[in-house]
Amino acid sequence: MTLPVFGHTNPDTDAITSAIVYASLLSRLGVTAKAYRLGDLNNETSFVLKTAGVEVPDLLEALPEGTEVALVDHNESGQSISGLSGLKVTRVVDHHKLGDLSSKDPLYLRFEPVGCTGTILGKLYREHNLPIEGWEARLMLSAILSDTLHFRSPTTTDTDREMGVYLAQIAGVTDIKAYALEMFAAKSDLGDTPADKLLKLDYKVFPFGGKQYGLGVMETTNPGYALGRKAEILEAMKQEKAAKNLEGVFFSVVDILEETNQTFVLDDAHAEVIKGVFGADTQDNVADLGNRISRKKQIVPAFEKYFG
Ligand SMILES: [Mn+2]
Repeated sequence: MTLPVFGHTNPDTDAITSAIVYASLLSRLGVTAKAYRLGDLNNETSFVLKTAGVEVPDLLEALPEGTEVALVDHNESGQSISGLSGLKVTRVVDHHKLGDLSSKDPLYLRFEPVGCTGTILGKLYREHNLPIEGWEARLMLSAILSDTLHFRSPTTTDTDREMGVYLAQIAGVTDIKAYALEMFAAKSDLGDTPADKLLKLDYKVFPFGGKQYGLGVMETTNPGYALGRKAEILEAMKQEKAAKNLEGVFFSVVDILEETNQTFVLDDAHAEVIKGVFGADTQDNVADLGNRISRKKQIVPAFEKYFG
């Protein structure tokens, strides 16, 4: 049996590359594994795979009940393949907080509070004394640069920095900053992407106070692009809220270079939440959330604290 390995829905670079790299690592350890994706690639991830000469993983839509699977870069059912609770999760490599995962049997779990799943995978190669191929190193490095916003996100740890430099040497990336900027430029090149796709570029649903909230983030070097399409994006947020029966939907435009966060706010009820959670005022459907650039470390915990 081939073990499917996949990251979260609305995949980012870490979700995709970690599935590919972990499947490769497992195969070298004698576990037949195949990487999949749970959604379309963003432009940054497409750039990374192309640069590394790696093929796009197949799309996975459903699996028969009881199938054994390995998860990377997530563990919450709300961010995974539908029907996850009916599958048999045998392995998880992740750097997020524990969600609603449970199991009937013992399983392999590797969680570390670092900035990226790629960092943990790099450590696994070392622990198994396996040489890292150039393309594997490039994928892990790319994930680290993506998740840590070139080591600037508050989620970044010394381990991520050390691993990034180590992997860059193997990948033959001599100028890490220049490569990160190339990745971010690819990510920011959104052309005429439909507004609902912009909302879902990096979008996750979280339970706060027993209710569901959708939090989208656009990490970009060109925030003016999103601001110019504010009306369309607000409409997409409104439709998403109704379609998924959510209590709220927010969309943060994060300027990767300036380290600022301008969050789109649908209406007065949403503005009240933003005021309560961050103490921020809303003007023309936009709240300035200052330098809160990490959803994981600065946005989600603030919501959780507010809703207790
Ligand atoms: Mn990640």
